[in-house]
Amino acid sequence: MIKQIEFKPRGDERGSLIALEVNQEIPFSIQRIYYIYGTKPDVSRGFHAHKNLQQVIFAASGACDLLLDDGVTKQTIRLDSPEKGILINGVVWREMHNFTPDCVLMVLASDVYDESDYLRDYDEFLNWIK
Ligand code: T46
Repeated sequence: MIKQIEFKPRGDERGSLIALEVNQEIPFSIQRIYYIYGTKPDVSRGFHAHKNLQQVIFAASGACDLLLDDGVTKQTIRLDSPEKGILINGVVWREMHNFTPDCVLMVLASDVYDESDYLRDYDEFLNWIK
């Protein structure tokens, strides 16, 4: 499942603040947070799916394109706002392209890092979802 989540900014005259809480904006228990930044121009990342991991992804700063492919349908979502998150819950191939130099891509994950949860070969991904 792929779902767009709108985060509610709690702004005042000083600026904005967004709070993300488990069982509110985030539908799983967060076990890990990582962020991707300083991506070089014309570099793409990702090119894998996860067997079990759930993630919420958003651009805290800057922008990038997130390509999501469930094996049937491909969609590209421009992540360009700290108020817009994408929930990925299921075996979905993902690629990230067209990073702006200031992009900070935040990822909230339902589990700790486990390389055996990755499907890094596209044919293996297609076989897995069959
Ligand atoms: C994803 C997309 C959105 C760790 O040691 N711990 C970690 O928690 C992570 C995420 C990565 N690593 C190591 C593994 C590699 O040696 O950091 C290196 C770069 O990871 P990777 O090439 O997988 O990075 P991306 O940007 O291609 O993909 C990442 C996540 O791995 C992935 O889960 O969904 O961001």
